[in-house]
Amino acid sequence: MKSVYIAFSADVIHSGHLNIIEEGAKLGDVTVGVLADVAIAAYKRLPMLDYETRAKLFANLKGVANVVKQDTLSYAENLRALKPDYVIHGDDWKSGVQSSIRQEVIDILAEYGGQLIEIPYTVGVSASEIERRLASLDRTPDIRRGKLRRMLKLKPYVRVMEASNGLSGLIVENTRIEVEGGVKEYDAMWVSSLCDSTFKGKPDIELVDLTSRINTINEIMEVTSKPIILDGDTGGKIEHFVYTVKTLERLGVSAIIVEDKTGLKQNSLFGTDAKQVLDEPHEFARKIHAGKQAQTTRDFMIFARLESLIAGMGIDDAMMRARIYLEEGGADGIMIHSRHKDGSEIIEFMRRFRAEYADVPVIFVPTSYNHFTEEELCEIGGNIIIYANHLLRSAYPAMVNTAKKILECGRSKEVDDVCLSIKEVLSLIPTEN
Ligand code: SPV
Ligand code: MG
Repeated sequence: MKSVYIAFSADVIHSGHLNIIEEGAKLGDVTVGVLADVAIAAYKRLPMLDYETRAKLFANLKGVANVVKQDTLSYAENLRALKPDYVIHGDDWKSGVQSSIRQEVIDILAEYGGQLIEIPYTVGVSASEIERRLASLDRTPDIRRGKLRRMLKLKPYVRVMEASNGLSGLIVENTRIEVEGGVKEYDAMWVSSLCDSTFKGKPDIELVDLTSRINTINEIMEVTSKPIILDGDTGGKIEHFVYTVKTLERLGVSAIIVEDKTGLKQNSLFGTDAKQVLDEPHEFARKIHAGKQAQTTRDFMIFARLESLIAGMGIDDAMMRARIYLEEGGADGIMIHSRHKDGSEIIEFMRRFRAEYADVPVIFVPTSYNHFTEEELCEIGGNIIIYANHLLRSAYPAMVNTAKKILECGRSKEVDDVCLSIKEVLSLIPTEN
């Protein structure tokens, strides 16, 4: 009996998959390589069903003899171990992001005389309809809320971009580039107090109230599916914070970050140029604890944001507070903030923090120390990396330049090449049917 290997990442099995298995079974014993959750998370949306469930589904299909786990997008390890006579795949991977994976399969098969069989890939109407329905399920509060915790388990780090309205939410949702073997995109959205306030022409001093922040969140949520982390400023009074947590949780927000300041909150990037008053640490821990008690799901996360370095209080103070917020408050993780350009205080803090807390999720907002790559930040212990304000900051100069140019020229013809065409604007947001 010949052997056949077919890899699948699908959540929903449709006629296209069954066809491939049927063709495979005509040739020999079919082993299905079911992609591990981490392998899927690395190149497309998180699987709806976890590995164990998907493996069980495939194992029970007619024509499938065995199921094995495929830990990576690359087939290399399984092909070298199993040496199947045939690998079967749809012909849709000849071009695009999977073409390098395909080439590797061809090269490995050539090592021992195996054969690649590609069969025409036909996605039926029903399959695309299933995909469409799955995508809309992805936006329901329960599924959306839980995504951040799942990502923290499945990804080396979570890449987050600021989203401040429906349109920038769509940019974060849809921007992707093709890279070797897959695509690269943002994992989640940051609803920044600085950007939400600035877009409204207001200072970042907790002046934009919770009702307005929630309007922003709803606007973004209506058109996107990625998890949302809210910049919760100081979280306000404890008695109010518990209601905030319940509201956010109900909406499907994944996490709130609250900072350990008190009094009139000033943006951290002012550093000590503004008056930055830190809260009494046990009092702040009490706020976090009350929030954790108020939440009803296990998914929602509360991060304690340490402002010691911003307020010039040093690493010892930050460590002391981190312990209190985690031990007494029960925070799900911390955010350590710094406005120093060289990043040395972040590195030193992380060296000490990781020695005590190996697994607690840590968030970085590398606005100042932005020469570090994501990989380097992950290396020093970061789990969530937030680009906190870059869409706002790039949009503003573009708008001011256009406004000036039209004044200079007395007409708008000269800005044609920096503007989207009207045709492009009209097709930017398709009408749903
Ligand atoms: C924000 O984006 O509002 C933040 C991050 O809180 S920072 O502006 O760096 O304080
Ligand atoms: Mg803020």
